[in-house]
Amino acid sequence: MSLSFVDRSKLTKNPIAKKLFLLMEQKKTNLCASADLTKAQDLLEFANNIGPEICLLKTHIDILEDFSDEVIHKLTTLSRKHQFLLFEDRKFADIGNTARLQYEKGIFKIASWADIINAHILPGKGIIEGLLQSNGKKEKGLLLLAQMSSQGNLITENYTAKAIEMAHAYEEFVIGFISQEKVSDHPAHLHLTPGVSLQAKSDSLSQSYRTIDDIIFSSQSDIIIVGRSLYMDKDPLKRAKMYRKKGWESYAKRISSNFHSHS
Ligand code: 5BU
Repeated sequence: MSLSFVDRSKLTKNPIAKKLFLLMEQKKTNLCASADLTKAQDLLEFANNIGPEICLLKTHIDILEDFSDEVIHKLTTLSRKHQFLLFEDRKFADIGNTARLQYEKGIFKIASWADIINAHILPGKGIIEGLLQSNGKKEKGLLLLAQMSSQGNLITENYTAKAIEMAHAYEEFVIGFISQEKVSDHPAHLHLTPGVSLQAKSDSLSQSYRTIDDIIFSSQSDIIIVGRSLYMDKDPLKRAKMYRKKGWESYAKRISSNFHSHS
């Protein structure tokens, strides 16, 4: 059964997931912008420009060539101004203790500002424990990598099933998955899908792209993650409005077709 975001906000035990479900409904957007820009000024301008259109801003903070604490201060200010959450796509992948240090320490201090982070489950449950025990923001949500968009990736069905098991075991911390389709039937679990483009089918480094309707309607994912199709466009705001509209229409179609099929 496919419930609305508002219905699902009542079923999660995690405050960040609840916030995200509600702000998606309020802003009517399930668009996550992937801001893979390497200059602070470009990142901040992009975030300010498209902020009203998105529910999440996804960063790779370690690709900035001119990182400073000021960037984080400005990003968090923008997130409040435009009402979006911050997702640092760090893809932790080490033993619990190291992942914890990478999350909490160093120059980026991710734990102090990111609402959402993600991790590979390859090391086992210790990585989740390490991230959970870290000091930093009290409200935080973890996404597990259950599937990837790149051609030839090594994730198997069994691996995906393990990710779902782990999400259930840590239901107060794990808010969902990075995946190519809905993989969990638990309505509290969010599904976020990268590899989205209305034009390109692939890039030269094995990224593969699918359309919004395929992802949100047919594959029943919740949130589209869009990078180059937005920030490389000559008019990112116009582009973001279009992706947002299409993403929301596919979600609305899914909810209403579900309603009709069950009524
Ligand atoms: P693109 O420019 O829309 O291709 O960027 C996609 C973003 O999503 C980029 O930041 C990747 O690191 C991220 N990503 C992905 O593309 N595929 C995956 O399976 C995962 C993350 Br997990």
